[in-house]
Amino acid sequence: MLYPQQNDKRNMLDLSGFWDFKLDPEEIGESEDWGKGLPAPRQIAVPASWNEQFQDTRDYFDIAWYAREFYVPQGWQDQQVFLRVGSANYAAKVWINGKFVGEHYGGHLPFALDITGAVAWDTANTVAIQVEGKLASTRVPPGNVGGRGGASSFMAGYPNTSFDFFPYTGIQRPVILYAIPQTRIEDVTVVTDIDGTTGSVNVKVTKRGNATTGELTLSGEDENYLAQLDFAGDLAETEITIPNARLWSPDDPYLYALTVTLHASDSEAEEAVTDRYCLDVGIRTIAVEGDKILLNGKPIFLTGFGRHEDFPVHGRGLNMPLIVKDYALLKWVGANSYRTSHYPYSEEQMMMADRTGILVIDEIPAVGLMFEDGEEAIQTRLKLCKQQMEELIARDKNHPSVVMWSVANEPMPPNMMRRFMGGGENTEDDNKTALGTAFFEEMFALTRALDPTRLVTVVSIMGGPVEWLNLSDVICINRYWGWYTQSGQIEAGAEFLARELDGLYAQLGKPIIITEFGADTIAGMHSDPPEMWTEEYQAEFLRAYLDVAATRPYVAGLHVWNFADFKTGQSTRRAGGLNLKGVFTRDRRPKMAAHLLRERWTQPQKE
Ligand code: BDP
Repeated sequence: MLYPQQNDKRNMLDLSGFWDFKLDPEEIGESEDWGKGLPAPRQIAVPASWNEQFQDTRDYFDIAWYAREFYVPQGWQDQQVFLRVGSANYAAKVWINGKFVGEHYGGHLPFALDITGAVAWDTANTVAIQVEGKLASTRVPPGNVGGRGGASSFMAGYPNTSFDFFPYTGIQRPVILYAIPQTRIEDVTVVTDIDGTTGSVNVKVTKRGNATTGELTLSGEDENYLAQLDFAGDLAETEITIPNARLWSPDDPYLYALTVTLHASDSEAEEAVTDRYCLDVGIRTIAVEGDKILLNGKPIFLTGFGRHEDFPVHGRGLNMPLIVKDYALLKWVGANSYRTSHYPYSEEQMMMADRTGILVIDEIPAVGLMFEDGEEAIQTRLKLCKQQMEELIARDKNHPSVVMWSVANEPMPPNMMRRFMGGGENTEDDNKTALGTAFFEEMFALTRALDPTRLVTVVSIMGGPVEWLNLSDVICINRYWGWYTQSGQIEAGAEFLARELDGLYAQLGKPIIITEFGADTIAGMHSDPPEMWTEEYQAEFLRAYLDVAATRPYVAGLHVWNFADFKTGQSTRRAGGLNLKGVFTRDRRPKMAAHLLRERWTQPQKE
């Protein structure tokens, strides 16, 4: 799943813009041939979620259709033509000129379809994409599961999800038309290592077609390193050694430029070049040793946030200026990392992380998983989680910024409240917990097999079973002592946190990141002494957690929940349909807490 690029051998056209759009609540589009074009459509922007572009689509999650015309340049005739959708949430089906060409399931990862046989070269083509966003308990993430605490509970929200963010729907990332050579580079996998001051870059290339040789050039620090690619079957592997390598890190996110060239014959001549692909390479290692996370062999303390892809009107749509703004704010506040809570973010976000030196915990959309509804439903979700992890690793494996995979956020143990309050034995619950343990053992095994070079974690809820946590390389916990419990009592919450952390470390002996902690805060509301929902309370709450962590060497990172206020469903807990735990408002103005974090995080951190 190489990101499309344009060079002398590859071409692409971005189909972003206004598209025809039509809701299909009766599900008649397929039988009435909407794949050829939409009757009486309205106009919609792509990419963007559909929910906030019109008044009647906010809570619409059923089928809707997108369509537009495009031409394929004549010069692409001897190449293979693909249509690539960056993200269509949740399920998508695609037609070209009325011919069905493929489908994809799962809302936050790209898919590409070979449409060479379906396009016309001498006339306009029509692409139609059907998107369906139904909330179902057998999807990942699950919807319509009764909400947090059950449908009849006062905690339940609308729309009804197992997670706390708005289920934005539609074509949320660009649709790209691209053409690549028949004999071509199919995939590139880069793994870097360090030995003293020497860096090594191991490159695996898979190709298609009858080429037998190729070449690599790695450029950086005014040097070019060359290596020959000799294919055995469709695979070639080689390693480049770089003396005095300039390592990638948040302080110096240095990227070497790797160019892979494929030759159609054994000749070295330029005419023999059939394909070329370029990739940024950051030379770095990531590991855990004792209670430390090591980047390039040195302890690193992670400062940062859980985030969301979220903005008014765009919804979850790719928003390039917002990416630029957010990374500038991350740097301003002294953050060196974030987690893609609670789904894979755009590829453009990953590129910006590489370029600006931000470490990423990369998460699949496995948020709000539960183990209450029987073996069949659990197996269905497991299959989907595996598919999403496979697709995510295929997409993000070459980003130096990505240092850890997260297999899930806050999977719900049975009878969470009972566990949470320290409740006693219960065999039925223990059996369900065991189902969860088996589920996560499979997820960890798969993730480690696909990528043995990065760390793997599962992010745990308050009261989450220790046997799930213990599978992780780094213990990641979300905690709200002093907010959802010990409400109004920051000190009591912090004392509870301190005791819990010491206990967890004594039991597990691994580094701990608090991947969420925070307090809802209405910007502009103040009180002294601090009261819940005020800026003072948020600042003092965060300060208390920072202080507890500062005296505990095994705490390896702090991710505040959340970077910015974000849209949720409607509920009694979410004023204005927003989660207000951002240290920036939804339009990116700093609350008091942002200044506190900047003061603390722009000082040297403990290691
Ligand atoms: C955590 C969830 C996160 C929520 C947060 C909250 O992981 O998605 O938004 O709580 O309640 O449990 O603010």
